[in-house]
Amino acid sequence: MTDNLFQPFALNETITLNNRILMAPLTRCMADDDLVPTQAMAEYYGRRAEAGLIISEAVIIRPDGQGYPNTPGLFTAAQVEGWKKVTQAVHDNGGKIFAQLWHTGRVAHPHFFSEKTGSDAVIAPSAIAFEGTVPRMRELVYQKPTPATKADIEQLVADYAQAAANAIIAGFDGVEIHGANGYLIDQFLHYGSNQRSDEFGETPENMARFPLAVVDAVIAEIGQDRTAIRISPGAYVHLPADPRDRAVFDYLLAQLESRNLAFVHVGIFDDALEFDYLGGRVSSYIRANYNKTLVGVGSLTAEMGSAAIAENKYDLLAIGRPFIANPDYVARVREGKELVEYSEEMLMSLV
Ligand code: FNR
Ligand code: 8K6
Repeated sequence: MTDNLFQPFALNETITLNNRILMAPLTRCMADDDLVPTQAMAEYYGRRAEAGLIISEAVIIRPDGQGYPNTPGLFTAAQVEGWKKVTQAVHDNGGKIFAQLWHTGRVAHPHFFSEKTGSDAVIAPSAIAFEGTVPRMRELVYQKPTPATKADIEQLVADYAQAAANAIIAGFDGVEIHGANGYLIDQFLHYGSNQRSDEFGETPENMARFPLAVVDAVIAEIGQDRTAIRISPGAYVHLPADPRDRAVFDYLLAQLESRNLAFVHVGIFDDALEFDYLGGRVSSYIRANYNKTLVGVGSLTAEMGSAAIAENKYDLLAIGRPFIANPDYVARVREGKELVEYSEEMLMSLV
């Protein structure tokens, strides 16, 4: 029984979702070489419009935020035009779509942007390199980042706000700030990547300062009803976990609650993972420390999500990989049809 997934859900007075199933953000690396969304992308998203809300694949806010090939942007007129085709296709089919706003911070690589920016500088909270190589481009090693100056931070905040404004011009129903998975915003929130001693480091209040400045600037631009955030209190990718991070997220969640956002979305691949310093699963930790709309995710089936919603563990269910394998995921669940199993080869094409 998954009936509760098919109840409408009001995020606020501005946005009501047709059902409680969200399509999770899924990077596909299929934009054109100017990082403009294509017609094939419009069709791909249009096919999934039965989701209560689609969160787009992560969209870079400016050139030096790029860490993977052909990830779309929202900083040129051509990119805004490209996204209009996507949002139109989703709206024509009765759906809603938020743009996920992304800067990869120290996981960016100049290979992707130095010709555009004229600089090799990779920007992050502190000069601590991410150890590893770029996926699918194994010859590229991540470099030691340049700590962001105060002026850099102000510019980044302005660029997130501009990207949010561009998202609305492109027809998106709102934005999800990508504060998860070890990228720029998350790098400020964890001690393993933030070793600053100024007002952006050392204490929970300071470490949350840049993330909250981004949230506030986006709200000022497009309104709290259209603003959401994804966060990863449990570091599991691109970052080492540190028990001190708990206090940072305790502080951040209280602050986010006072902003009346559209929702907070868990950033995790498997919600069964437990973190000692969070006292268990990430979704349970957020639920205990944040009293507004929460989106659960992470290796979940519709049945698991439906049961968790019935038990008040979260309010909405996001589905990632099964949505790649099943464009008609929502109809299949509603009709009790079998799902096609996801496999990594499916990432090679947009179906
Ligand atoms: C992801 N995920 C992800 N997360 C995010 O916040 N922004 C993104 O752009 C992406 N891109 C992405 C690409 C691919 C190929 C995968 C598999 C995953 C994470 C995703 O949103 C989700 O949290 C996880 O996939 C777990 O959910 P499922 O797939 O188990 O339902
Ligand atoms: C060039 C290929 C890019 C592919 C998409 C990348 C999407 C980013 C999502 C993060 C992927 C990290 C996977 C980590 C899995 C951790 C499981 C515990």
